[in-house]
Amino acid sequence: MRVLVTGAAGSLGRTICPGLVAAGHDVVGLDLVPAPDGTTFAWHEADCADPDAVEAVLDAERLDAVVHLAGFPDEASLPTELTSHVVTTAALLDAMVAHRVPRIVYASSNHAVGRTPREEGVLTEHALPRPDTYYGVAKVAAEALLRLFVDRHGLDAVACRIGSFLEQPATVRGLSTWLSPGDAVRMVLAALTAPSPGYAVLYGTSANTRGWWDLEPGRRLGFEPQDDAEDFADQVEPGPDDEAEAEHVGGPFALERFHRPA
Ligand code: 15L
Repeated sequence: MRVLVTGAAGSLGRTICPGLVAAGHDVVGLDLVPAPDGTTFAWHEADCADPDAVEAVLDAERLDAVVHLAGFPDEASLPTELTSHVVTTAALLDAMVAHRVPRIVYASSNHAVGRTPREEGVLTEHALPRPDTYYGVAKVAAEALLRLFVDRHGLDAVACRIGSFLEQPATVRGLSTWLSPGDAVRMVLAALTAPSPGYAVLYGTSANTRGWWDLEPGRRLGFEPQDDAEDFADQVEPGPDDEAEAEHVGGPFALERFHRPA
């Protein structure tokens, strides 16, 4: 497949792009910044929030799918979040319809359901939207856009609600939320190649012994995580916020220090 990866220079992009290349896919990178030295695949420098720029990229490339990883990975004002996650997704979806690109894999987030109390147990893909921040609100809205385009235009769209993508878990919460680099690649490969998923949601975490999310929706699409944060448990120091972060699945984002004016 020839796959456009947005946010190709970001932390996820720097793992996903080589993973897709290693699996035999043809990658086209897209980012605000130039291609890092040594990049061996095609690259476009453009802002995904600019519909004309996105249209020009899709006009220049013959693509089979888009993997949309670009976006500010933290809390900010509501307009910033909506631009970063919703406007970018809409620009890509419009251009995909115009150029008949049939599939999008989207880096959504656990924060779309982050305000769900932990006491409610393991979350399935049917968990109602329950954002913990404006970041989470924007991820919910971006997922809604995917759903709209699947229903209107028959695209395939897989929303991957990613936990904590890191080399290794760094906090007690991370022992539940970790997504390893290897599993991140496996997740995107499955979401790209699952036969006719329509609109689907999966939880992007490793097979963590202390996991908080149902891995079955991912398994149904062929995502079989191999790693377990528990292997690092003896390297994780307890922190002062552990108890507070365990109250909601969004952890720190659900705490009062993340409250801010819209
Ligand atoms: C995310 O979605 C964020 O992009 C990242 O900064 C972390 O907060 C991560 O979730 C997490 O929940 O650990």
